[in-house]
Amino acid sequence: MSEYSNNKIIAIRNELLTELENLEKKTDILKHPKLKQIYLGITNLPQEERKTYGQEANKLKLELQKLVEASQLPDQNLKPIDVTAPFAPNTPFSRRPNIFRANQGSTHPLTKEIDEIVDIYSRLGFTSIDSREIDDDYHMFTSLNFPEGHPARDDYDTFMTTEGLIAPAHTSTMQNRVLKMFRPNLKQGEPIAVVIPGRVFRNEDLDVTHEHTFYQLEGVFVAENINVGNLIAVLQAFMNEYFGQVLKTKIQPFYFPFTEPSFEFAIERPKALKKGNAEADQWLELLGCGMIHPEVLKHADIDSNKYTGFAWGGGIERLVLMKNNIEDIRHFESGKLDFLRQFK
Ligand code: FA5
Repeated sequence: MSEYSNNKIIAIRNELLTELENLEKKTDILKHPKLKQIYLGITNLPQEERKTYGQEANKLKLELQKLVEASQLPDQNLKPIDVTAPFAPNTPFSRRPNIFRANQGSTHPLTKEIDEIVDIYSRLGFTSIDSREIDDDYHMFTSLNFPEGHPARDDYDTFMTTEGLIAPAHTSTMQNRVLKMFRPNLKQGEPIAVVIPGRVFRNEDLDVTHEHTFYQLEGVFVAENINVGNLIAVLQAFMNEYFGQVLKTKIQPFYFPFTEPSFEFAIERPKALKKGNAEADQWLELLGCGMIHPEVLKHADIDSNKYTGFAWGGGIERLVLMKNNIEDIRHFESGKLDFLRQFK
């Protein structure tokens, strides 16, 4: 090769080019012992030949580098993929291929249900805000009056990133945010009335009624002179509308650090879900609720001597299970089309 004058370099170059062709990982050629051998050879040469030899050795290395780089480039012969496939964007609907038929898809049953639930609450005067899927210790615990190290924190065992961010275990993490966001309402004589649907996460033992990832709907209402009677009235109005019949309700004392007093709210089993005659079979426990703890109002700079309020939080899957007589909560996230098609 006229480019190279040194016979040793010419010989090794030919060998390396052949090897390069056969190598699967082309970059290996740059670490080839024969290339090293060329550089070592410089020490055996008389002084006057070293400069040209060194230049030619460098030139060969550069040539190999360029060949390796070229081999990494996309193959120019491959046909480009048409990202507008399967049809050009301006093709009229009537001439588009019939591959994504709209009538084959449907809204997920949980999305449908959330829309319906939020719609009922909006008719009751509530605004809706989406919850977050990643949160922090302040909103998960401190703003909700969980003392540091309190065992109640263990009831909400969830997932945490290495930076300390938390996958919320309940939608109550949003209480502080909505209280602050809508605090100006109170000055104008308007209540804070917000519902917050969202996905929550728990480290759970899974069974037919327990998922690790599920949806909740939180409700927050604050104004002057609000009491437990108002809480029950709102929940009862919702249940009657949702189940399409007038249902008896029952509350029993419970404990949540962020409400005082706290309750578990149950409804009489709707007709379609009647079980045996025992007292326990008459009721469906649906959600947790209570009067918002003064500490929670304080964290949002709301004067708890002037304003009071209530909050509640319930699982959405559990409602849908009951309404539709579904036997296992895990169907929702299973992606099973047979299951989903029943809700079309
Ligand atoms: C709470 O999560 C409280 N944040 C509720 C609350 C809000 C109380 C505001 C007071 C004021 P609890 O852990 O009980 O409470 O969960 C509430 C509801 O979520 C349950 O009644 C149930 O409907 C649903 N739920 C809880 N765990 C699961 C689970 N693993 N899978 C499916 N649904 C669940």
